[in-house]
Amino acid sequence: MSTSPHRVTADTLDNQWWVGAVIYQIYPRSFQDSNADGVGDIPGIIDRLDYLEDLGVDAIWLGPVYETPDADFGYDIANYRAIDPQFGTMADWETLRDDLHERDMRLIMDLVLNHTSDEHEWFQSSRADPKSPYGDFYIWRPGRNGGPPNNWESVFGGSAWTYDEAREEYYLHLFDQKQPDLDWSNPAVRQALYDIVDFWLEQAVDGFRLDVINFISKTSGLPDGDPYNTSVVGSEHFINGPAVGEYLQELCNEAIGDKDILIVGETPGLTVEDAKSFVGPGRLDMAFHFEHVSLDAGDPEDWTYGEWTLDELRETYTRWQTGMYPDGWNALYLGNHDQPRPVSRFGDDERFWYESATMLATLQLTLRGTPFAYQGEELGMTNTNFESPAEVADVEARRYIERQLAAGKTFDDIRHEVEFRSRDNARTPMQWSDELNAGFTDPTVEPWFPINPNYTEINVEKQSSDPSSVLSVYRRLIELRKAHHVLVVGRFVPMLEDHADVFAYKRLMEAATATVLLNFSGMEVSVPSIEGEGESLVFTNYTTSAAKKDDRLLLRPYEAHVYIAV
Ligand code: TEU
Repeated sequence: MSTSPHRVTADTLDNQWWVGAVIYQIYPRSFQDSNADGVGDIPGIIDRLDYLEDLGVDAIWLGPVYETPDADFGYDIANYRAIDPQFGTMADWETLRDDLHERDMRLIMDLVLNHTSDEHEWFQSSRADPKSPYGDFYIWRPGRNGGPPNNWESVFGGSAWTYDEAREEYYLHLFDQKQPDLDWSNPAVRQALYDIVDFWLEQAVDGFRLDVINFISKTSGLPDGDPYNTSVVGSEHFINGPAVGEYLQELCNEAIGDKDILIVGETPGLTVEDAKSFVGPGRLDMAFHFEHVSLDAGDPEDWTYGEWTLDELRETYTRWQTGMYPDGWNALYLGNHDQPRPVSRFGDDERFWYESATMLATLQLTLRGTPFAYQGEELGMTNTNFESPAEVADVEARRYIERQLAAGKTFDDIRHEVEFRSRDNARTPMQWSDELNAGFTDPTVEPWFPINPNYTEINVEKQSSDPSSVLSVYRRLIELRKAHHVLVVGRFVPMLEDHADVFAYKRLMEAATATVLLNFSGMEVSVPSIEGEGESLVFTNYTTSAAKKDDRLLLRPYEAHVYIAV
């Protein structure tokens, strides 16, 4: 195995461009529409590059813009080498890349290699003729006792198998039935995928975000899963499967070599132990684990959810921050296009919207790892409301509603769950201004998804001119991170671990030290002074100083402090 020189180890940390970077995630259909069809597009993104440069981000992760029938909004790819017309043309994409590069910004493409669309020509040919060159590209099996080949469930609910009339067999789909899984155990499949990686490397992309990349290896023989698995039934046979590490190494050797690009894996169900084998030399540079966003998750079929506690959140962050040190690196995120809006989930979007949005930004930008900011997070955008099932666009939420209605429930019975979990929350269009349609699309057209009604209050225009807005604070925190390398690479040490409301930690790098205090509650709480010698307060999300009482600091609701000594 050749080890790529750009992989992270304690010694090579400072040589990686992505170590000090902040990456901005764009969900293309909801960012900026340029041609008044109600759907965001690539020229729209180009129009907003000044905004991103001002924000201080170094790269964008562009959600899938390949040809797609949109069963899962681009995560079902019908042609990996073409741009879907709704987003523009290949020439538009090249302009985006060049404009980014001129600004010294990078472009990370989202690549879905676990599955394709059922409308991809490989699947069309595989379904029509098992003897075609693509006959074995997917996972086909005869049924069992008149039903599916095994008991595996799809991540989106229901069986992971669909019967195909043409081929007279079942095919596996760990997501929607329009997203058949590729058979990675077939070397021809792997080669075809590496060719795609190569195609995009030839186009000078700077990296890939690899969708559900730890789902690519399935236990051979496809045995039944434990029916009492509290996660998705069968997932012990397809998450972090036996050959994932081997496939990742092969992908890196065959397709990436020593090119200086970033590979970040999306890896649901990843533990720190797994990360140690998938992240590192010749594999992923970093991975998105799901542990902090699973703390409040309940049953995947019922979409029940519970309460997360600060103890659990602190424990999870501490485990990852210390577990990936020193030879490893974290991908940091609080939200993305699949998750509820962070301020509505980990903060208080009603009573302390501003305080909690800025406190969460402080967390996100003072940890060891590469922070990913999902569009709108820098404004404190919130979850939205749904009046009826007709307003729900996301495939996962629609499938959930179908199952619940079929079981006799009404929309009112499940509205709470839908409003919390639906991925649509993260996909409401970007709020640029208080004009009709929020500056996302022409005021005369209907956007593909309704704008969150709070756009008149929460929008870029309003926040840009206000030096204390969430947006200005976000920008300031990015600057702070860039000015103090200790915030990027320093060792993380948890502090005040028994505190009920405050998440506190230190960051240590040789002589440089930092202390971070984050009040996660809507109450005033007190903490002992723990800032180190020579450290001074360099950031707070309140405009007046915190009071002291008997040597203890009184932190107001969601108050955040950063102290640094250099
Ligand atoms: O997400 C993987 C994934 O596991 C999510 O489906 C997540 O668990 C769920 O949405 C939580 O509600 C990736 C993409 O990010 C997602 O948008 C795609 O739908 C999915 O893969 C399939 O490609």
